[in-house]
Amino acid sequence: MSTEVAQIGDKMSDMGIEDHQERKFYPKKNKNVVLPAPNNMDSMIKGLEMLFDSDHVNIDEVKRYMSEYKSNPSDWHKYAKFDAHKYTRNLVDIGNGKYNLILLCWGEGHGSSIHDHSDSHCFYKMLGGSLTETLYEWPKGKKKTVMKQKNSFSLKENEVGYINDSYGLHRVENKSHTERAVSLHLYSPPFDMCQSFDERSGHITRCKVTFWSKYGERTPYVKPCKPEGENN
Ligand code: 2CO
Ligand code: FE2
Repeated sequence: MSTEVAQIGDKMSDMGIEDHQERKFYPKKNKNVVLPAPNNMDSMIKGLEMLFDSDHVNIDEVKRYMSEYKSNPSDWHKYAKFDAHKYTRNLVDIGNGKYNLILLCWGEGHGSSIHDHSDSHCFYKMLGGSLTETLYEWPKGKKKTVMKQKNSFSLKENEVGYINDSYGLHRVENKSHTERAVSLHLYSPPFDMCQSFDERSGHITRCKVTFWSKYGERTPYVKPCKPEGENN
């Protein structure tokens, strides 16, 4: 592997990065490139495009890079659109077709159903407030049984979580009754269908995932799937 400093240097001005800042090395097309910590969300969006340039997804590097961005609401408020009754999914970027970057807005008490991630990577970074993630095992066999819960933990501002289908299923909730929460999710490859699970029986419902807005503009209403009104 060689180190390709010049190439990233070309992009440094785009990214608003000063030369003296600490730099890190990330793989790109079998070479190492220098990717500085993002100092705003646009920088992070450009950096993510570079991280996903190669076909290999380095989970730890993506998590670390996303955690280096320090959330600033003025960077993302134009995407932050809340609904009174359910969390919303707001498309921010499509990463050259390799992933979807989506801002999720969670009102007080809002939560998802238990769901999978269609064999994609799911990275999510807390931009504001706090979310609780509860992991579940995949249902075994066809018999109706209560789904088995694994661990549960909370993430707070600037922390980054990760899941894929090999980790299991999850439910994500804003348990606060006084604070909203905002999180930025990256799904690679992007997907438009997923599975939602009934906790009491393990029953599976195929769901189409929809966007509440795209690039800051409200999208037409799409009827959510039944019975749980999964919003993924
Ligand atoms: N996967 C859910 C969605 O995209 C959010 S829960 O965190 O992954 O709607
Ligand atoms: Fe999820």
